[in-house]
Amino acid sequence: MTVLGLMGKPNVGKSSFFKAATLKDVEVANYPFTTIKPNLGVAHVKTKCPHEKCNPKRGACIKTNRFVPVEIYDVAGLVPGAHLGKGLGNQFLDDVRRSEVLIMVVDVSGTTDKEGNEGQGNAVEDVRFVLEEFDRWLAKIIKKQIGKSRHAGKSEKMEENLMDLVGLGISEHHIKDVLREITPKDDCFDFATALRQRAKKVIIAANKADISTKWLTELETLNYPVFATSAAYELALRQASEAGFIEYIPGNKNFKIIKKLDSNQTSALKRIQEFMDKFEGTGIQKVLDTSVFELAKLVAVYPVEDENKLTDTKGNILPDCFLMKKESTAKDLAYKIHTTIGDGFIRAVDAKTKRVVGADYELKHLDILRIVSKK
Ligand SMILES: Nc1nc2c(ncn2[C@@H]2O[C@H](COP(=O)(O)OP(=O)(O)O)[C@@H](O)[C@H]2O)c(=O)[nH]1
Ligand SMILES: [Mg+2]
Repeated sequence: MTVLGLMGKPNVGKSSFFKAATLKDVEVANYPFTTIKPNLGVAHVKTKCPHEKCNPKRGACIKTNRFVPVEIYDVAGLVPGAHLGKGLGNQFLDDVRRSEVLIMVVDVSGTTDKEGNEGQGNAVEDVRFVLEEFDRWLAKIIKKQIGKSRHAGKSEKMEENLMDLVGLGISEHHIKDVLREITPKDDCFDFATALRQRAKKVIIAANKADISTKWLTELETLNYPVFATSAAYELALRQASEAGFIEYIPGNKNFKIIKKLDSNQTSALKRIQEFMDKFEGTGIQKVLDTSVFELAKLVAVYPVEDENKLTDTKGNILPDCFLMKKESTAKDLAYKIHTTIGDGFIRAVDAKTKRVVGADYELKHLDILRIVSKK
């Protein structure tokens, strides 16, 4: 499953983002998941569902908005010098190593200093130093790997030893590409930066935008997607929805009050609605969806066994929605369903056009496909 990692200095709202995104409210809840680590949870990306009466096995569907599960890590806050063991240390980096996309949460209002205490902050500088900490940590690991080959006295062993980095979510071709361009220097820092830039996508959640958006324009000059967010507001909305006060579909620009509220609650919700009018929602769902569909480059695909009724053999309508890499083929989808289905692949049928497609057919976002297999 795709993994997202929330990164940032302390007190920017990572845990609020995590809590809001993973809150098991009544509607987005039926995902069988036992938390092994307290900071690992299930969030959902939002996509379109072609059927109003579908029966999702995982995630949920609310008024043709299909919510598909992805994993998300909340990581301990990073302070300058973390790679040296300062502050909360390396636990942070262990958690993000599996993450394909790094969601950089920053305080766009600039009301927290570098250590996360109340004070003056610079959100652009925060992005820079957090990534630098990441790269320094990675450089330390690279240096150790290269050191191994020096001991062995064989420089050709270097590439082989560096291949161990695949355990950090860095693929072999990234390592080979970077090796072709950069020879690791003593501190391996530039090499680490180049690797991280290839292996990890970064997106910025310009959080606490409800306080002020002081640094937003400057953040937008960096080369990353940026969204103004309020994790606090998203959390409030999901909790209010869970408590039955409002009807709210995550990612929407508005909500509906369905219970009598006191004046405090009413004015709090009014403030939230004003924010949502200005930023087209709280931003949290946009960050999740952009991470998965644009940065991790996944497509959502619905496999079915009956291309007319859009059901499985038991009559469930669109029970599965799989997130697949953009270049994946019909055969890859068959393998995702089951190894024997993949091995016995004969053809696939596009439920929208009823056209037969072959093993090499490249999956498109929101495809509905029936796989015909020998098994
Ligand atoms: N105004 C405002 N406060 C927020 C927002 N997100 C988090 N906070 C507050 O910022 C503080 C730190 O939040 P937390 O999620 O624990 O930050 P973390 O240390 O990065 O995990 C808490 O008091 C939160 O209530 C936000 O979007 N807006
Ligand atoms: Mg936290």
